[in-house]
Amino acid sequence: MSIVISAFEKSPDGGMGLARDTRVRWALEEAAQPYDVRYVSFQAMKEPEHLSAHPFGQIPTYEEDGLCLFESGAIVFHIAQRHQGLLPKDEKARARAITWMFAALSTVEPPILDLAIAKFQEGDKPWAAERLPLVMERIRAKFRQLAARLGDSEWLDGDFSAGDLLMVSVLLRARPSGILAEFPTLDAYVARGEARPAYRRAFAAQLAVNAA
Ligand code: GTB
Repeated sequence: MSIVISAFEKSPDGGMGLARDTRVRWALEEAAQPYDVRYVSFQAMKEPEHLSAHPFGQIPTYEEDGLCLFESGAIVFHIAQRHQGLLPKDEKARARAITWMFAALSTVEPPILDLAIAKFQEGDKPWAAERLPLVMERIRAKFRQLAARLGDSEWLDGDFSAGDLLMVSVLLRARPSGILAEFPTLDAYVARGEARPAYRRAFAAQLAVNAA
């Protein structure tokens, strides 16, 4: 049964690969699983057909053989559990890799999302200029700690895993702000992720539909 994911009909990032279908595409490429894409407009996302797949009217979703999933982290986890290459076989190493998946999504991503909200949704508020440096500093605090843990290692815990896939995907969203470049070891870590053939295929696939 074929896998169908959903993605923006046209991503607002114009093909930078920052929308969350890219991380799902990447996981599917790492797992060597073919997939199709159902492209949805912003309007269609809020209509009953898409809402039956995604209760919050967002992308990405994942459909296969009567199973319908939403939440990029849950989708990547599902792919990683079912196919080789994204989670270690050793039980303890696997638990640590899963821990990094959660760390990416629930510790590192939230302050990065706050920055997008501060800039694009609250940028016109009278207090926006005062809040922005605080939001940026909260990202730097997390990046300092992450960089300290990563050190000079290639990946977060041994071989590349779904934990790295999600962490790199999350860090990429901080690149346009310039904060990622302030942390050369994290910048290099992200570049290693981007250099993986599976990432390059995923990036190219989304670029093909999103390039302006
Ligand atoms: N927690 C969910 C997950 O991880 O899957 C969040 C899903 C989500 O935020 N989806 C966004 C969406 O559907 C797209 S990825 N938004 C439409 C809506 O809510 O109506 C977020 C995103 C959007 C745009 C850019 N960009 O332009 O750079 C980057 C990321």
